[in-house]
Amino acid sequence: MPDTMVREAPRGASGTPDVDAIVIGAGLAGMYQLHLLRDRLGLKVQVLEQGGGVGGTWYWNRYPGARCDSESHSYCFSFSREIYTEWEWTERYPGQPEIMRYMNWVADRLDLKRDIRFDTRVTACTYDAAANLWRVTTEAGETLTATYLVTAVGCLSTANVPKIPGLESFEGRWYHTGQWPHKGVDFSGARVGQIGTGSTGIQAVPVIAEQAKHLTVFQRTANYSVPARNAPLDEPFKAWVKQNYEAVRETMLSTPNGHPFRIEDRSCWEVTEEERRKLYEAAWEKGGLQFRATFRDLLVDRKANDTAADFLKAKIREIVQDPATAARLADIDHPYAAKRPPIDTNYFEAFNRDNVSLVDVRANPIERITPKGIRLRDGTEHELDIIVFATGFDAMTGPLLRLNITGRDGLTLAEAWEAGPRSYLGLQVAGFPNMFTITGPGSPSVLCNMPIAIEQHAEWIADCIGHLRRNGIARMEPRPEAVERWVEHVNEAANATLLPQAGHSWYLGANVPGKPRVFMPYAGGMARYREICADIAARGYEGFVLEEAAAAA
Ligand code: NA7
Repeated sequence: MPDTMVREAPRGASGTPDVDAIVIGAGLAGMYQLHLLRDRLGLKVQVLEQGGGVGGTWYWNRYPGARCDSESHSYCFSFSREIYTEWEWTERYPGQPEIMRYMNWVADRLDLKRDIRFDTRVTACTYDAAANLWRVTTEAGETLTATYLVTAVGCLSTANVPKIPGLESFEGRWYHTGQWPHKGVDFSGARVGQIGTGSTGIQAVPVIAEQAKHLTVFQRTANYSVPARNAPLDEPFKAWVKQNYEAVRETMLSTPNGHPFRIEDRSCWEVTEEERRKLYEAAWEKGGLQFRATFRDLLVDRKANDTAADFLKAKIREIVQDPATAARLADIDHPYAAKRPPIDTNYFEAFNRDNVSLVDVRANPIERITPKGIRLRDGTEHELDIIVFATGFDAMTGPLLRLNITGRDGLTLAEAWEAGPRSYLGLQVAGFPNMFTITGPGSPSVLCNMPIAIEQHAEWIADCIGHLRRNGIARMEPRPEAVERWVEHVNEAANATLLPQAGHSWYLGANVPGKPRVFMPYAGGMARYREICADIAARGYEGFVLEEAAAAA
């Protein structure tokens, strides 16, 4: 039932917006935000989505092997018991096509699509202080106005295609994994080169290798990976999930990473070396991101981390038969899980195939792309028919900055974030009234199982907008000193872990040349963050300036 008490928006001045809220993006975040604002608060909401359908990151990431690293029973909405238990996943980790089926099913189940405009790219968002509303312009030249602007653009939606000289001269075909053609790519008989060995590259290699004539993997930074042990879900597990909805949700809500498992409450030093090896072995057999939960100190104590790192490097040398290839793959320069840890299905095994080779482009960097392929600094040229860029994203800030957002007094988001993102709780930016950023920089976001982070933000925002409307508050934005304190806290939280020690991670923006190096996600844990946000709301939105309608007029 809509809460009719909140239907009337207090207006700052003469402006009568087209809708109450514009939500940009129709991934999990935009879908849930639409549901809450429209169906709970009774607001008029317009979602604008660049893609031709719902799905967000999954709409674009259709590369071979695309699969979620969160387990299926946790990679979904859990706010509603009905929705949670009506859907049945088929595999331990959901593949991209199944996630798309799920998201379309939810969109239909909640009747969301009628308020989503697809194929609509937002080109600018400008705050009009006199009218106290946001003007959002689309690529088609339309302008739509709203009191509230909610960005639901995801953290990993701006593809990073490195500027390697000569790409335009390449006579073959090239693709970025995050902008994969909907009709797929036929690799049969092709000589394929793949640049990048992050989570995406590690998923793609074994699948491409099965089809291609030859696959050359260009590795800049060697990476850890733990087997996913993906498999079809059996009936007893499916039944268990449905029966244990509350318990599963409770675990996800009370753990630092929002996953349906707990971090073991034991130090790596509490057990003997032999016990430790057995525990790692068991975690390796179980597979998945849970490996990093084997001991509580793996992400805070470098020596403890080394024990996991050494175990995983030994596994690489065990699996990969060619010692030189094994050595290059195991030559990993950062602590385990300091970069987002990939999980895989036969990644290292793929290097035992005759048609797969590894090229170390840290020692011998890519110099240019030629009409025929990729040339390295030492002059070696690899002839290729297809180049796959598994080179990641301009993460977290990229999707927001490309919206060309201008706030109060002509301040652009690009200017406000020139030295890196500065936000209060990752939810609001000073100088950008009534704008909310779902899973924005400064919130747990990518360090958390995303649906859990998304639900918490969408709910907090809906509660907040309800509060503003009930209390005649026309304008809300954070106080600069609150932003200052939060940014400091985000830094402290990161520095209390080993995460900043992976100097080239996308968490730090280091994968995009010229991007300021700031540790972007909040590493203090999702459960703690949830409490902080709830507490701030309970104290009348402490740290925010709330302007009543008369004052804003
Ligand atoms: P990532 O994790 O950013 O990985 C990108 C990979 O591409 C990584 O190995 C990079 O090496 C490599 N890369 C990027 N630019 C270049 C150039 N110019 N030359 C050579 N190699 C390059 O992106 P993913 O898509 O794999 O994963 C992103 C997230 O999606 C993932 O963490 C999950 O959360 C889901 P580098 O390490 O920078 O040396």
